[in-house]
Amino acid sequence: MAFQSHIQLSCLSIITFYILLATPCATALNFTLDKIDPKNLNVDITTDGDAYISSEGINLAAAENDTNLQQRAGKATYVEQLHLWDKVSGNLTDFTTYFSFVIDSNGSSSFGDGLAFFLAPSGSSTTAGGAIGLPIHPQTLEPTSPFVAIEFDTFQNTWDPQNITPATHVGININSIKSNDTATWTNNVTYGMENEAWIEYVSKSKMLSVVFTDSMNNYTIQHGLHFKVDLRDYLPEWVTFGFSASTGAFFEKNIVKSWRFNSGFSI
Ligand SMILES: [Ca+2]
Repeated sequence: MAFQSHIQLSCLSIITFYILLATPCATALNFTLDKIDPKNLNVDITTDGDAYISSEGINLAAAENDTNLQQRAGKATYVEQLHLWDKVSGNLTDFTTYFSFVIDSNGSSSFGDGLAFFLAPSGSSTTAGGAIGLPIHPQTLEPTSPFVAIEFDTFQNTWDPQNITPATHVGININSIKSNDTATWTNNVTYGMENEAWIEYVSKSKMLSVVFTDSMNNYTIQHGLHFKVDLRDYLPEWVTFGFSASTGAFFEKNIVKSWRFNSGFSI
């Protein structure tokens, strides 16, 4: 009887082993980077273009002591790619992310262009000016690779909302420099207000949402924006993810100070 149980147990182990082998690798990513500094470089975060990490955090484009402050762009992504969805099962991940950031023009009332949180295939390009460091062709303004982004846009281009005050706004962008939806954003760029953002993607509802800090009469308040999108329709199974930013004709520094991220597949 004991021998039979042993055989049954062994068979069960073998079956379990093959089920595990056959189950697509559904990888979750979870990390907390509460104060980003140079020790995070290439351990947690990879930089590209003009981005670098200082004791202030991730400086995504130009810094105030650079000799050239215009037409700069960079990006910083997590060292591992995100398993966004699985082709075999069709399963789509959920994710939440939080980051604190500063956009600061050092007292100038002219500034640009903004900062974005994005997901894109590995090797996506980084374009300066109104592209906010996203993979946009500088002449045609067409995407050079697929991407989904939440932009914190500080400069009003022709494709941006035209009749809002202030011109600074938050947008959800899907494969386009023109946002699918936007909300006004009262961010004190001139004096470098520190802001926070919470982004969530719910696979069941396909809802991508962002809540961000805003200022009103010197009080910090929160506003939000959401857009329904099936990310499987736009992005590959594995994507790089992180931040991009740029300057154009005007300077601002774009710094991400802290970053948390959690993802996982719902069963
Ligand atoms: Ca813009």
